[in-house]
Amino acid sequence: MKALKLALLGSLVAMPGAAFADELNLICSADVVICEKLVNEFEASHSDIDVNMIRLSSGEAYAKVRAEARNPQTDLWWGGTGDPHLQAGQDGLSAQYKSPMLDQLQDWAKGQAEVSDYHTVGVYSGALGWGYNKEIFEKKGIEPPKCWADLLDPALKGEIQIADPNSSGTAYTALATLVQLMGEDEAFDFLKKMHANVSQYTKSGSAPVKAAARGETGLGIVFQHDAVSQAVAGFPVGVVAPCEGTGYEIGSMSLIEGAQNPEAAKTFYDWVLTAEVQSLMPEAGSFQIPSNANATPPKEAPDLSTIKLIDYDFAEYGNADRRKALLARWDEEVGSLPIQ
Ligand code: S7P
Repeated sequence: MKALKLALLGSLVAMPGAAFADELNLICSADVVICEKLVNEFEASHSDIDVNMIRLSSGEAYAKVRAEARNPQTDLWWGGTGDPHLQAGQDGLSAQYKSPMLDQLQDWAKGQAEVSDYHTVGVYSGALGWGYNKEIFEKKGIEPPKCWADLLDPALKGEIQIADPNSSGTAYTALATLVQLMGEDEAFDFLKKMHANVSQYTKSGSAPVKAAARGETGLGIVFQHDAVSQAVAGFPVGVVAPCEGTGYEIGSMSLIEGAQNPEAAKTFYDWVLTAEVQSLMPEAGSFQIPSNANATPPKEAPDLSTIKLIDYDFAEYGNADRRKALLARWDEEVGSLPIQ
């Protein structure tokens, strides 16, 4: 596809008055398989726009957009947890945009747009939990944990992986969830105790359950839909919604302030909010709840109505100062501890 477009571009150069293909520089913060599928589908239906996509975890994407503030190289940021998108909006890194598709979206997705004064919008949703390797737990004769409190069981020493909340939106959602469930001091106390059972803080949010699926660790704290993906792919993974309650994400999308290709970015923005495109996600092993009310939710998606969800405060935990302070405290009190 790219080669054909380059060849066409080459011939256009020779034609006076011919239009050049537009470019779109996209950061994608969900799983790389859905990122690539979206790019391929978009290029197939928009032959006049070439997409340059990079996949970055949510916190890394925020850091890139921030670093480029004076000279934006990114046009659009799709996917990844909502908190860093909200922070980017507050920091003036993303542009206001009211898509004509807004009317078709679920209330929670419109709410994300309203709370950010239209600097971001919800593209999907999913609840936090964990996935565990059934064979490892069976072999070790350990009961799979059902509650956050069970993750402190010394029998789980070295069996837990979770990402680093600085790079990963999933892990930041876990941190903010525990703070909302327990209170801040108690949540840090919990995380320090759980550290005794953690073998690795990964960069990407879904890496822990991919490791669990392959028998490299017992359990990964991830979004439940990422655990479902591994089970659907045939790995012996069980999915848990923690008994005390859990947080959830509103995966988001933001148009970058000062983008060099704002029209191409808006074209992708409106396209990716359609029911037709959102209904394609399960084909790429992505089982989030789509934000377009007319899209077909994946039958494999964890049913949010049966999960005890907390009333996640997106305005507070997406607030730039709150997020910075929580990450700094995590670095000081948890990230600095030696892995045992
Ligand atoms: O895999 C899909 C997904 O869980 O990935 C996003 C995730 O936050 C990006 O990875 P990081 O945790 O590394 O930032 C979620 O938005 C999405 O549902």
